Amino acid sequence: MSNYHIKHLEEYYQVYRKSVREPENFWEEIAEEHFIWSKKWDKVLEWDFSKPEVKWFKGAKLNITENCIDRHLATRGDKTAILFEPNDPNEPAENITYKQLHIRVNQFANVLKENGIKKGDRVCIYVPMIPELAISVLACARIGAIHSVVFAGFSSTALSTRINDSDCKMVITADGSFRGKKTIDLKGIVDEALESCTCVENVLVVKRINSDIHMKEGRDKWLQPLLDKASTECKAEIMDAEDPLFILYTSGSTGMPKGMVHTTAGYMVYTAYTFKNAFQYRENDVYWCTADIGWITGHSYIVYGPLANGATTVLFEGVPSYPDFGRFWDIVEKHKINQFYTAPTAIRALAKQGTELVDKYDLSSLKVLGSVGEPINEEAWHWYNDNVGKKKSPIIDSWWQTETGGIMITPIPYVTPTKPTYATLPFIGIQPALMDENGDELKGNQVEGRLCIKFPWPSIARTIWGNHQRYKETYFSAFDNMYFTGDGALRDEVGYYRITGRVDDVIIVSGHNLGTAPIEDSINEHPAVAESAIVGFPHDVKGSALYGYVILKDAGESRNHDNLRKEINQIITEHIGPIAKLDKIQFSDGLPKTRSGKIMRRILRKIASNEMDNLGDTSTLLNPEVVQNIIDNRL
Ligand code: 6R9
Repeated sequence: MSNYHIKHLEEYYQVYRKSVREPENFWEEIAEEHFIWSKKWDKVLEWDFSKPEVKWFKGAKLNITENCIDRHLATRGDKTAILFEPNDPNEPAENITYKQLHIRVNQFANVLKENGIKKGDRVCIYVPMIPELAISVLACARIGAIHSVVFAGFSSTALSTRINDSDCKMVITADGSFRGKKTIDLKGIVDEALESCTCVENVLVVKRINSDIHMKEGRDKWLQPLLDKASTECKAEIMDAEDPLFILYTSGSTGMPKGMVHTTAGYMVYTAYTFKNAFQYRENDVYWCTADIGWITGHSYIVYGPLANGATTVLFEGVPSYPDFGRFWDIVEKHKINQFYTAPTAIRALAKQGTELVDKYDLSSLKVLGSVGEPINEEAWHWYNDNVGKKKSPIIDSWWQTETGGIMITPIPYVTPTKPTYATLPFIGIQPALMDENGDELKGNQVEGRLCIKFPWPSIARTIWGNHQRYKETYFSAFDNMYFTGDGALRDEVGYYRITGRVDDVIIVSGHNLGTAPIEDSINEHPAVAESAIVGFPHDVKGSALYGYVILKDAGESRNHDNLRKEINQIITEHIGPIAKLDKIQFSDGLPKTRSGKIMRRILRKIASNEMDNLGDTSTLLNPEVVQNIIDNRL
């Protein structure tokens, strides 16, 4: 029996029941049948959420790149593994076959070794969406180095924080990147970041934009000449099932970004299995996920999941608006895309352009549309369904997180009937629970609460790099014996889930998770600023945008407020990146606080969202008088 491809709803329920009644047997069968192992496991699962500790396929040995590349060589050697579509539509696309990918990963892996990288070392990858990004990820995995990809839109401060946190020995980067009409000086950002990193010994630089950059003697090396000399054979390092595969940082509601650690076997099994089913991927389909590999979506559903299935995965360097807002549809037509996976913020931006551009292209190859990153609003859902899918391609609104490694709640296309704004049913093996504020599970349907997961799944992040205590506190302390997601959700009358949004201080702007604390910390560094508070408010393209309430040290500050606003956004850009810039900045005399001194963001959020008639009880505040003042000066 093969549970690998689910074909109808009855089968979903059957397989789902098996996966929760006998999770170990279920995942063992999947692992046995669909992957290659150097040694099989001694035990399928060992877990204890109170520690917390989770181990899947304990004792097994494998290398994920043998599963993603080598084993396809005999049957799919000349098939395109990675289809690279450059920023400039006039530059030819590049088809990298499985055979070529094998060679390029091996050469890259040998270059890493020659430059001192060994199993277990951390390598920071700060590379734009070009083939070398996927190849460097796989090259690390080939030799057992732990990759830490940092999105190449992050600032030098964000980069150095991440390099230092995981003590990376090497940085892989490019001279620069193309983004629409613009170029970005990546190497300059790396140079700046490395001024405050002593752990980095070598920097490998990919040539992409041919800019004139500074190469530091003894530290920086051009990649290509090293690759040209490298052997095309590199034996895969044999890894333990629970050896770390990568670290990926995600924002928390407070403090430092969290370096989520994913391990090898469980992550591989789960991303491969979800890829196959959540996208109903069939041999010879062409699959495109528009995310950046700098985010978890790119790790799991551009690189590992598709390649583990021997799929063709598109890697797009550019932006949806260049050379015009028809670019996505142009690519769908050009490469006859079958599965298309994008974010609600992109859909909203494209919907704003009307239907002329989307109607211009032949989108008839599309079979499945995906959405991820934030709740998809009803209007965007219908626009996507009507104009892109022509009401024929099911939309999979897939809910998951950096921490979960793979898709957790999603319709299975052509299997689960979809419902706008609903992520619908738990994926195979996933046991969600909705909890009330007292820590009791809400049973039955038509309930709303905090979304938790009761039982481990193979790709759950195992820890936060260097801070297991924080991992425990963040995810396993809110509710006993449960993984707490940080999201709220409701379950409708048929058991479908709808994610209602974050219940903590994380704000999702254009699909990027932003913690309020790091932004407030940056603003507070401005010499004129005493204190600040950030909240999200609804935005028709970004989903949420940021509204900042800023208290100046000198209330009578005579300087021009518009200049101050620019300076504040400049600081945020330098510390975090342009994605965290504030749309609105209101200067105020005070912030509403609880008696214990906590800022009442709930009230600020309502004011920013223009819901003033619904502020709730403000009488318990330390300083209720500030509220009216803030309302009067609302932007
Ligand atoms: C994969 C990814 C995770 C947070 C998550 C939730 C939000 C993601 C969603 C969704 C509603 C969906 N989120 N998918 N909310 N519907 N389909 O995005 O990971 O960047 O870690 O973000 O994104 O709030 O908790 P990550």
